[in-house]
Amino acid sequence: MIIMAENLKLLTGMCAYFEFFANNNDINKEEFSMTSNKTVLAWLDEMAAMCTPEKIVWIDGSEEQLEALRAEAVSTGEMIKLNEEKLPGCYYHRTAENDVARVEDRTFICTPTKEEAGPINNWMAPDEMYAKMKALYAGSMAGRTMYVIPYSMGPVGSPFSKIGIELTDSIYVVLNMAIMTRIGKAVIDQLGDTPDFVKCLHAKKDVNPDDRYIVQFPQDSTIWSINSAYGGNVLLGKKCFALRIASYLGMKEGWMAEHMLILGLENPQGEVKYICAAFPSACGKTNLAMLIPPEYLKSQGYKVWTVGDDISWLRIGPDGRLYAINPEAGFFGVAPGTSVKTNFNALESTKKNTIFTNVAINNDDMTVWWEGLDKNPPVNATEWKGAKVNGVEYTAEGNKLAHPNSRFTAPAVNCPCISKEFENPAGVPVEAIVFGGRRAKCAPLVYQSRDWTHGTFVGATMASETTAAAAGAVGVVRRDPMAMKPFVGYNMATYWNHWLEMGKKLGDKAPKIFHVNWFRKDDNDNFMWPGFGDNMRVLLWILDRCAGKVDADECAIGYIPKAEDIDIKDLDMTVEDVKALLTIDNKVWLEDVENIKEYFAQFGDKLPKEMADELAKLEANLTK
Ligand code: OXD
Ligand code: MN
Repeated sequence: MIIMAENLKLLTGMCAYFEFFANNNDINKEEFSMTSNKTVLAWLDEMAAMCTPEKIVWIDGSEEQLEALRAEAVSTGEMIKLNEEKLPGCYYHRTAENDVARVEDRTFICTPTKEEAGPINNWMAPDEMYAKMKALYAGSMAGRTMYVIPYSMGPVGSPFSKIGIELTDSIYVVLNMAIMTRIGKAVIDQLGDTPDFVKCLHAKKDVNPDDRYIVQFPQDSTIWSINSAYGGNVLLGKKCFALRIASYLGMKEGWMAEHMLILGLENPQGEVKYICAAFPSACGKTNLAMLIPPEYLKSQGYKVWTVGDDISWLRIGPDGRLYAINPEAGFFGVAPGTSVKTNFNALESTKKNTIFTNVAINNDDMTVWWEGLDKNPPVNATEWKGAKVNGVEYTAEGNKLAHPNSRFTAPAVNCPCISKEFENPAGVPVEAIVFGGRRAKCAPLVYQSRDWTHGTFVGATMASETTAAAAGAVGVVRRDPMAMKPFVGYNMATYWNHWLEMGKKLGDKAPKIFHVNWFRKDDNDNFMWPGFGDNMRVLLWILDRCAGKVDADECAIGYIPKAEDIDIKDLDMTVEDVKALLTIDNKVWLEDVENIKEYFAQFGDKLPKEMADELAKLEANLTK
């Protein structure tokens, strides 16, 4: 069903719109808008007057409407239909070559003052940015359709959930938002007459990278994105709303929006305990969220349930504990490296109703392929930029068939291990928060912070070393506090302060905070820990600590496991190997302390005193 905007007066000048209306006398005007919410309609009119679309289409969330949009996208070449038998309901999309990833250097937090955005965010004064972007948006949708997508982050009506409305001229965005969020009539009905929604505007324009902007105005609950059609820049519910705007709202309203997976670990007695975990990119977050336990633990009845793979919204529940929901409804996962072996559950999730972006196509049967899926690149392939190639020869020459950041957008309900609490409007109680990074020598396999304040410091000083997979020098330490470096919607130092405030409110009901490192290397550059499903062994130690079932040794950086308490049954490892994984090299740590001092210095007097005190304590402990 196509529903037109009700308020015609501000759509003056949109001739085609009037033509459409004039020729459709039988259309009931009342049906044209899905809402009579005055704030929504006034904003929509203002945006339409600026972008001058030919048509405005409300997205009601019905399967009929989505199916019509898929057919339209296929007819224009925006999407390609994949093999209906092998990949039912699946489509392929290719972005412009210059538009394949999030653009941190063109992402802005436009707070009234620069200090509110802080030293690690790009900033411009709101007035200046609005003026600049209005000029770019002017007439940007001429001859095109503006889709109006009401969406809910979190189950519709949950006390955790928030509503956004995204205006976009891209069917690809509509169809992705339909997977990644809850959309349509139920959402706009839930909003009712309130002005409490995030205003999101996206125009694809001509995908000119020089005029590409992804801008958040936290004080106005507004997101403006232009000149991109790549996921993280245009699916505005995800990073822009669910992290940048939501982290700001959380600070104001007393809750938290975090770049964390949520998993439930079920023991043989059927009890499920929940863990939230934050890792920088390229540290295996989706794999951990969908972990398959080692065979012998599986046979005892241990299971892992996925609540979310990327984002957590956390609130203090009526019992004073911290509860988490996953505000998303799908997975926007990196395809390369995903295989039956590395992440069976993620792969299964992509078997139906999925959109693939920038992977390779196997032209023989219209299925998809990417590096790491298996060892058989299709002979008759179309690589991600659209050239027909012999995939075997092409990859043998060192070329990639799929873009390294190619993606699948898959409904969470497809996941074989999706938690039955996934739709629970009250969320799940969080036992432990886990931070992690990729550190060859510094961090041990696992350690526990002394308390919430120390845990906040552990998160604030999180870091990862660059790998050969990314351009630039290898082994450079990149600090990524709470994995939120690109996603915090205000001053990072104020964000740490908010963490400390939450800790005070939670008191002794606060989850315990841990740090893990799956990537420790020996002197021969070999990984010392098997990783993947075996990470479950570390999660079990973490939950035992939370339950007070296991001792630990206090050392300079926190609590370290006794080596014999890390389960290595069936692994080709000895207790001595575990001891090596748990060693702390004071010299390496003191170098890190110097790096943290430099990092903290940029926050000036905004740095919470507790963070400076924890750093001094760490240094003192290491030099004792
Ligand atoms: C993501 C990211 O795509 O963190 O989830 O970049
Ligand atoms: Mn992410």
